[in-house]
Amino acid sequence: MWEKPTPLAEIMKELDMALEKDHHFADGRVLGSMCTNPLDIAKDAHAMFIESNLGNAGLYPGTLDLEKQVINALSQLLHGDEKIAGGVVSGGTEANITALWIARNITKKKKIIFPESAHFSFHKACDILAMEPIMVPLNDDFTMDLDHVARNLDDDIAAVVGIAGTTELGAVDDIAGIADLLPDDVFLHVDAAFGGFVLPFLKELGYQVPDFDFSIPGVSTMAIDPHKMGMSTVPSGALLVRDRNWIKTTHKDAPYLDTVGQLSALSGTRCSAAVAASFAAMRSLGRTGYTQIVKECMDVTGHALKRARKLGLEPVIEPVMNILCLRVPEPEKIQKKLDGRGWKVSVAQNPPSLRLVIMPHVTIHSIDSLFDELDSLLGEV
Ligand code: 0PR
Repeated sequence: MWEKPTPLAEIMKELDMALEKDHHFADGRVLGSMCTNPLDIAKDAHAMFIESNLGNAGLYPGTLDLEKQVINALSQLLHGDEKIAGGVVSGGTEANITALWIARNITKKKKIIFPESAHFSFHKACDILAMEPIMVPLNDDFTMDLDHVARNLDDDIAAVVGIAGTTELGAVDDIAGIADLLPDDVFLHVDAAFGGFVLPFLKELGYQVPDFDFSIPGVSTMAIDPHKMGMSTVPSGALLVRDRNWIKTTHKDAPYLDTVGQLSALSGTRCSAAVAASFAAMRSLGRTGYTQIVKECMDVTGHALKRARKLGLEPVIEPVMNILCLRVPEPEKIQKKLDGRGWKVSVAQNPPSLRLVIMPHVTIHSIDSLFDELDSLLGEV
């Protein structure tokens, strides 16, 4: 591949060919991803800050300043006060692992309670941190069963995790109810990697949205991802912590680096272009812009639900946010057939169903084409 230099035109051709093989959000046929086409201003910002690396923040005070502004804005969105601190990380996985790392270091305990609906990053966290997962079954509405949480609380619990927007269904756990159960020394981490950029705007639109954030005093840490519904570039997630002193518990000295004020993150070198991209997306859209995007996604989700019902298909739950899971016979077979026709949808496991994530690149037109396709497919399965 690289014994000798290759002419630039040839490289560009190779890159174009690779890109052509990929699926693209702009085609409107990807309904199995929680990411979307970032805003143009976010892409521009990403390119501008391509060499920036907050792993050595001393070299990049300008980027560090942008990170602080992003964290402050996210904290305000999630009803945090001035004591909240955090950092931009690579995504929900890193935010979740770091949150549990902090909880383990502070409590010196090793058990974590999380719902069966939790993202697989919590299993990674347990593996890496040598912690013991206690998985709690779900209620009929696919939220965490709090009686089970109460029954499993003992002196070895470091943290309980609640999900504000589950990966498969978009269900929101009863975060206030969990907080009520917990003694002060047990951490409550809320995974709002997806829901963090949806729920506050649903509230603006008049939807009934339960409290899920720092407005609940028991919430210790939160994950929220700008690279999902935040319209930013990959990789950008964020971890927010209730008390800035907690961050010190994961800090490791690197005296040879010119580093100040950095989140004691899991990553060393950090893709800080995504920090600039998140800043640009949030500045450009403002809360009103995100409210409009969420409204459009919910309108398209409502349209999809109507089309599904016309085919006699019912949702697993009435969509809480812009995720629609449909009970269909043999979802994997249907997924495969749709795949053969250029549609990328996913299959939820609990319960087995066809999962459509209605991101901003999914239009009414794409939903109509998908359901026309589904109509003809259902007869064949
Ligand atoms: N928490 C929740 C609630 C999530 O849904 C996810 C990811 C994470 C944490 C982890 O986030 P990162 O993947 O940013 O580390 N949810 C999606 C999933 O696993 C991520 C995804 C996005 C998958 C785009 C595929 C894809 O094309 O399904």
